[in-house]
Amino acid sequence: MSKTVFSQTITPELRQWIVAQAEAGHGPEAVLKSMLASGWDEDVAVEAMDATLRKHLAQRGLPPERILAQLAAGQQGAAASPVPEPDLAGSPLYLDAGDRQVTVLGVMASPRVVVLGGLLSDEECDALIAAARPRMARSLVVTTLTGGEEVNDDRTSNGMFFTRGESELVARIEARIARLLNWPVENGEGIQVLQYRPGAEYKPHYDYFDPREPGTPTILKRGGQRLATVVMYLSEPEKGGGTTFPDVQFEVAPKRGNAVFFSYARPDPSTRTLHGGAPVIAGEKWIATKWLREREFI
Ligand code: PD2
Ligand code: ZN
Repeated sequence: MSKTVFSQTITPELRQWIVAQAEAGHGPEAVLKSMLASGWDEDVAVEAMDATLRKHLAQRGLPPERILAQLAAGQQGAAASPVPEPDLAGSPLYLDAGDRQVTVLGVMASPRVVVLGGLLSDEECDALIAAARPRMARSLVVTTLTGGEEVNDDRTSNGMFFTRGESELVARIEARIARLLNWPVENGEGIQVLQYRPGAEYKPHYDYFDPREPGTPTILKRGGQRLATVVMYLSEPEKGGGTTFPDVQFEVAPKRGNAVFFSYARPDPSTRTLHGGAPVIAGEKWIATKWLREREFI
């Protein structure tokens, strides 16, 4: 929420934002702090939160004593979302992705990261690049300030989006990811392709939408939060261009056909999913990114 001057009335947008915070796992104290930081009067903020969350929880059919308990407990534990996840029971070396066997190359618990080998064939990588190349433009980043998109110096790559299922190739890859991660194909955003030339990078960021930003409720109307990311490497730079996780000093090498999957059950830094694309030093790096949402992304 911005610090600009605004009238202190409880609008439907404010109620929606409060509910989104609660559902994203933020307790009343965190939500209140965020509202105060944005310039809300404390009495108005407390009243808005109390009334909104009571009504919301009642609509979910909770008895009054549970509502009070949830309000008191801050809902922290309750609101962690189920997330996409491969079936790693029994520590398999290979996973069945329907039309392809995918190799498990590495697994980390926190952040939740799984490195996957051979998610795509070389032919699929080349075909994605060929289909994307004529449609490349300087990358836009979704801005949670307004809910719109803008050019951003943190991402110096070129990019484009496929729409979901727009070609047989795209649909095949989407079905593979859905099967591998046990997550409905309908909950996926369209695949994004990015091209990094030497010097290009993607500075460390979170892929979820920051619940404290004023544009986030607008973004969340379409499919809810992002819960997981799959970055697929389509071409190998000769040097540089790894995907980094600075909180745990971990880097995934951008090997063609391989992918890194990571998930975030809460839109919160405690997930340790801060990640970036290291500068490409030599050669070109192409990736395809799939973001998975809570609900159907239309
Ligand atoms: O290119 C990457 O390695 C990278 C790094 C961070 C891609 C993304 N984020 C992304 O597409 O979100
Ligand atoms: Zn990212």
